[in-house]
This record gives sequence, structure tokens and C-alpha cells, in this order.
Amino acid sequence: MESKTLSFIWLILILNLFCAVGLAANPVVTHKYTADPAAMVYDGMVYLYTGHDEAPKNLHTYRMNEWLCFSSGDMVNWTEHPVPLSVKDFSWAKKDAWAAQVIHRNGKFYWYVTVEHKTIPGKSIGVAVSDSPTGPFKDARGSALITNDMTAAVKISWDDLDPTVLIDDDGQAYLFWGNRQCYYAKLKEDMINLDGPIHAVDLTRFEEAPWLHKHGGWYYLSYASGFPEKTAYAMSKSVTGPWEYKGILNEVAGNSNTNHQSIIEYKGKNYFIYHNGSIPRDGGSYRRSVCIDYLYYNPDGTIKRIIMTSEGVKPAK
Ligand code: FUB
Repeated sequence: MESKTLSFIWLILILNLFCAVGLAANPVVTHKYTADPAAMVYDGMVYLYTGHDEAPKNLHTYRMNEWLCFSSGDMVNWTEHPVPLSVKDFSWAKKDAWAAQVIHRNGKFYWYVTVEHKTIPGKSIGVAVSDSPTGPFKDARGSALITNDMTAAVKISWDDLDPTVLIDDDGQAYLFWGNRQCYYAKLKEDMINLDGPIHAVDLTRFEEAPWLHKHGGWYYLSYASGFPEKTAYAMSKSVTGPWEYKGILNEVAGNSNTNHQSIIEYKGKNYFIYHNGSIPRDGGSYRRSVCIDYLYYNPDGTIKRIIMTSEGVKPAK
């Protein structure tokens, strides 16, 4: 074969390779089942914290013992870090490494987690702390921050789960959480103590998985709605509400009852990070996988319906 022809073939092969790695096909993690994504942008990087679904295929309930951490500089190529936190790190917790979120303040990283309490029946919220976004993290209090006996708006033992935290422009931090009933409370500047009473948040068809974010002068509270879950959202001019329901943001994820979301802006683009059960054959409601697609705002601040794709997103530049 002529050397010109050979060079051409090589060029085509190389171009194909670039196209193949140029997309983060969904799901973004395939060697483990990952759920409940919570992303954080810090120092030019994105840190993606997830739960770890460890249920065998025939178990129709969650088995979750630890949380995972991945980082990326482009939303496409992800590096997995050693397991930074597990239920065992909270001496007062029994099981269930459920949804969580990490946030940065004053050089420290605070990881708010859902776990089942050993002695106070029901779900509870704990907080771990580290000097690095990848850990190691340790229990910041030695006790739960929120327990089921602190809230009474709904008579279930699992209404104190799925924490999300936002630090407002004036420095005040807010913790939101809940199942069936959404709650919020202020956090002290130390980020590990409540700073005032617990309030109920009035939301339309709230199920769980609240996620707070701010964009263009609006506060957004997205959450899982109904069951199987869709993602809905509400908007407000204040983090304490009132919240105006804005409708469905994402449809039922497919092959998973839940689709827990996280929303971030990174390098000028907006991302909707969620889970579904899309790993072929064995994926499902208890063997979930994190996916990433673009999120777009309308000029009035409302958000366009998410389009879930198999192709995922392109490298962020
Ligand atoms: O992963 C366990 C639970 O499922 C989470 O806490 C909920 O948000 C739902 O995704």
C-alpha cells in the first residue's frame, strides 16, 4: 500500500478515536452502580459524589454502605478516588449510605449524608469534614445533626433524608432535606450546628431529593416528585420562599423508581446530573447509574425540559 494511502487510513483512525472519547456516553460510570449524584465545582474541577448501589440482582431493596468520589476537568473524563466515606465512619449510624452533598466553606469540605440511626428510629442526617475534596472525611460532630424525632410534619420514619446545602451571598448557610415533607433550617457558620428552628417548605407534589441552586438572581429548588419519580422544580426570589411551582424538569428516568438530580454550572455550561437504571441487563431501581445531560435556561429564568440522552455531554473547555 502506498505510504500516502496508509497515512490517510491512520488519519481516519485517529479522528475516529477522538470522536469516541469526545463524548461521555451515559451512564458516566459503568464499572460500579452509582446513585444520588451531588456535584461540586471547586478550584476549576468538578467533584462528583455518589452513593454506591451494592445490591445483588435478586435483592429488591437498597444495599448501600459507602459513598464514592470522582473528579473531572471536563465533565467527560472522570477519575475515581479511594472511597472517602462510609456508614462505619459514623459510630452512631447503623446502615444506609443514602443521598448526600458536599459543600466547601473556609478551606474545609462538609459532607452532609443520610444514614439510618442506631438508636433513634428512622433516617437521620450526619455531617463529615475534610481538608480536601477527596477526603479522608471524618464525622464532624460525633452525633447526628438531624434525627427523626426532631420533625413531626409527616408520620413516617424516613422523612429526614436527602440533605442539600446552599450558602447564600450574605454568608448564611441553609440546610434543606425531606421525604413527603421538605424542611429547612439555618446552619451556623461552623456548618455543623443548626442556627434556629426547623421550618416546613410548601412544595407541590414533593417526594424527596431536594437540590438548591442559584442562577441569575433566582433561587431554584428542584426535587423528585411522585413515584416513580419525575424531577420537578420551583423558583423563588428568596431561599426561604415562597416557592412557585414551575412544573416537570425531567421525566421518569426509565428502569429506576428514583432519579435524584444535581445541577451545576461549569465552564459556561449548565449540567443536569441524575441517575437511572440504564446499565444493560442488570441495571434497575437498586442498581442505578449516574448520567449527565445539558440543562438550558429560558430568558425568563425558567428551565427547559431536560432531554436525557445516551450520548451524554461533550468535553467542557
Ligand atoms: O439512594 C437511596 C434513596 O433513593 C435516596 O436517598 C433517594 O433520594 C433515592 O434516590
